[in-house]
Amino acid sequence: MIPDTLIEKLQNTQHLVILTGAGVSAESGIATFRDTLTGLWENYEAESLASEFGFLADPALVWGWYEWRRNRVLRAKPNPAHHTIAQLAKQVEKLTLITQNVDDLHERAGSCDVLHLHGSLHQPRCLICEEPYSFPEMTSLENTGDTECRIEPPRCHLCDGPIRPGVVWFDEQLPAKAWQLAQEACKNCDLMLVIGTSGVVWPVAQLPYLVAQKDINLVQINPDITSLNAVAAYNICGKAGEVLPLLYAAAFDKA
Ligand code: BV8
Ligand code: ZN
Repeated sequence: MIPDTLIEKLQNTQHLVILTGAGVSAESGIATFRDTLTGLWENYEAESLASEFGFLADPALVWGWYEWRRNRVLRAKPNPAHHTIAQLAKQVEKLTLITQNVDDLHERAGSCDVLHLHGSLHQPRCLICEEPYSFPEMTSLENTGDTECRIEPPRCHLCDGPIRPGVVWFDEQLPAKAWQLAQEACKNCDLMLVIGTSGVVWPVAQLPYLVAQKDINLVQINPDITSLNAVAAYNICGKAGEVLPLLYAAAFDKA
């Protein structure tokens, strides 16, 4: 399943970039972004919930959706994919971890300096003055069971503005510093693993192409076909939580 040439490249990489999407958290029980919009949220479009416009139109629905998602993240645990990525950082010269995910499972598995290009569920802030908001211990999480939940967003203690999730919504700019570091890493790396993303959201979706067009080795790990299959040097069809431990063992476990 894993070519020897790839194992060798991993053993000799000087700068490894890893880009993850929702697929890396799937085996932790966190619905992928596409799957999130099924079940009780199936009547909504991503852009109507994950946008400032959607929040302004119905703050309680959007805040409730994010609390529903945060509740699941708090109950979830990092899976072997997250743990293996954290271990890889100790084996290679330099690793830049870039994620589109808004959960903290990479950090909880031990990864540091994670570049969250789409923000985080865990860093809400005031919509008006941007004052950071700290979740009280037991917040409104109790009532985010498996029914659609509308929860009024808390208010800012400075200006009484509504608290919004700390994520990057559609039509919002990516965090400038993280985006700059991510692009630089892709331009300077010698190997890139793209794990668990459908690669449809821009501008993050362009990062693997930055690498491929420089003839640097691009590796995709995904059970499904994506547009990256056409440009990746290696397409490993499988689940991140199963493939990554095999790749790590083949490259770094001393026989
Ligand atoms: C911006 C945070 C500009 C919020 C997210 C038309 C064409 C091109 C672009 C656009 C367009 N119209 C609009 C745009 C721009 C837009 C965009 O790209 N839209 C798309 C839908 C076409 N982008 C933006 O708006 C961005 N901002 O462009 O600003 C600008 C310019 C000037 C001035 C102001 C602004 C901001 C985009 C950020 C949106 N926020 N997340 C939240 O989470 O609620 S995006 C969200 O969806 C995720 O963060 C993620 O990035 C994205 C896609 O999700 P994936 O992670 O890929 O997950 P998905 O479910 O899609 O796929 C999962 C994959 O895992 C699958 O392939 C599956 O096979 C695989 N998988 C499943 N199980 C496993 C697995 N893999 C491995 N192992 C497993 N076990
Ligand atoms: Zn405020």
